[in-house]
Amino acid sequence: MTRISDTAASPRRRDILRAGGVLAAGACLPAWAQSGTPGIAPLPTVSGEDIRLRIAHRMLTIDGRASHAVGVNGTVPAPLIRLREGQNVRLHVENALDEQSSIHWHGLLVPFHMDGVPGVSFPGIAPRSTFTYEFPVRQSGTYWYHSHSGLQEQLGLYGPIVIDPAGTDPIVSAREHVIVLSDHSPLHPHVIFRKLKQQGGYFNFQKQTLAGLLAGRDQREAERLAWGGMRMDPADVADVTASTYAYLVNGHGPRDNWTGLFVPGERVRLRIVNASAMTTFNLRIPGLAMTVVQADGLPVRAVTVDEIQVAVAETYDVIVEPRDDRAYALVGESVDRSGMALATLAPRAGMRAAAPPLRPRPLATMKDMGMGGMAATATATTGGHDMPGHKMAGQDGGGQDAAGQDGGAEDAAGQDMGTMSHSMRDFANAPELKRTPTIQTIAPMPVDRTGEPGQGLLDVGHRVLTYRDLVATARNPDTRAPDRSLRIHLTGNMERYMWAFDGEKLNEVTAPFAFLAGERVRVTLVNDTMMGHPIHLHGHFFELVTGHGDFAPRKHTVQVQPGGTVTFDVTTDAVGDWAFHCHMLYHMHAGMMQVVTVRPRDAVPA
Ligand SMILES: [Cu+2]
Repeated sequence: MTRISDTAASPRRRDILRAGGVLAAGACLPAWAQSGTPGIAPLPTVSGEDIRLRIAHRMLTIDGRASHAVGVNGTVPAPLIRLREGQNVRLHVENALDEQSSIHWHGLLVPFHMDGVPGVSFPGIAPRSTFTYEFPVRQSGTYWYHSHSGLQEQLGLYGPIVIDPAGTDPIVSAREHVIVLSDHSPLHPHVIFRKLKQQGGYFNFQKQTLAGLLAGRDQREAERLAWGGMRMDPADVADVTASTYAYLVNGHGPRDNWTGLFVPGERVRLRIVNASAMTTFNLRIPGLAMTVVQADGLPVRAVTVDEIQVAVAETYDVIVEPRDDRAYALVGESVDRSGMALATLAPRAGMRAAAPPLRPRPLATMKDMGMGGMAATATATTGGHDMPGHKMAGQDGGGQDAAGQDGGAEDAAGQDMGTMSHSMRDFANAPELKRTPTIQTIAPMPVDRTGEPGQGLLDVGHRVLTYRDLVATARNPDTRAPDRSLRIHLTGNMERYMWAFDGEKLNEVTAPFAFLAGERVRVTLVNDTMMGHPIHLHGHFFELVTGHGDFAPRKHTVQVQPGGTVTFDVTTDAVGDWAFHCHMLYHMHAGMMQVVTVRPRDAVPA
């Protein structure tokens, strides 16, 4: 809870600020996001066949502090757009800014010229003008929308979309709450980006210290030297942290105490959207299990867990059944554990549960460096001596104490790290890559990590969702085997804050990823960096290859864990030009984006 106690105003002053904040916030938030919203019943949303949205500057008050934002129809987050499967919708979007704007409908299957990506699918919405999007609504579920222009999304231009099924909803609940998680900074996003460019670790205030070394915390000396020699920092888990961010639930900071009401014993559906620019959230409700019923808008077989790592741009619908007449804390802890989004589920407004303390920050492990395959091969190639070193960081990984705690591993660690420093940029491990400055490291032995719960969650002592837990409820629409396969590297250079696919930033790319309509392609994403990247393909769902055959979970965004791989199959059935990018906003802005073209088969010149 450092974030909250950091603002050490006197109690009286804080109360005044808080009262003012609640008033100001109440005035500018959509009803569904207001504190104490009773659920969907009185939900004033925008809906129907003709919807008007107006993008404009405004002020946003979080925990009593005002800062500049860009909102829609006067609110941050933007209004909930509620649609019904099978309807048509026209969305008239007025851009009242003095710069270009845009709205992309994240996860919606729309004709490509309605997808809203400036320079890819349309020219953008010029300043002081209106663009009308029009498309049939072909799906149901929980989605969201956001600006795809510059860094506007970080300023507040994001909102949820809920699409009700054409028939009865197979997911039964007594009420629901939309939970939009986001991050907001008083710094202008261009300032944040400039600071990251100057120093990749600018916002990281959780580096290892000499005091920590002397106290026996974190990594041991040999390891620290080895990582330092590679100019890599194992505490570098998030680029932008609570040192500048407030983490929000429906536009409210932790002290605002956004509250979703319930009647004890009810089945409550939470539609969780991670609309943040840069923050991976570890979401939990202490004392309450969450049954996941939808991922990225599509139904999955019910799976009950205690925590979910929600990557940027993912959505999850969960059912909770609070039975006690008490408040529960809804906790969205940032992956680096520098801060948390906090809200309340309660039977009455004005209640609040004790928030758990922030857990110790995770340190990156050898697996996060793409050495996940080492432990298995070490036995064969080097015998037993190196094994403790590999096991130490590679398999116990995740906990902040994992590296360096394994007794007797000292010299093994020194040796491993020594050889590792030579092999972390070995192009023999990825001969298909061009040698560019945007490749600082290459994962030597990356492994599929979709069966793992996500960075820092390996040993939290309760059930954590993994991608392999997700199974589609309906047979996949296309169950053909792939015709061809593609291996794409996620690459970066932390020191210069450059990010790219295959070492090429968007502005250096000479040709798009080209597909023909109806191709079935197997794509493997290889994360050569020490950061998780939520990769989003526009216009399509893809099937994660996680061992569930024709019932593979279908997603629009997939988190590729540090040093890990993810494989998916995709049917390129949507003709047009589609953005394909990391959804970390500053990664995309720094070049981690490309274009996918899907051409009709008869239109391709010989
Ligand atoms: Cu990224």
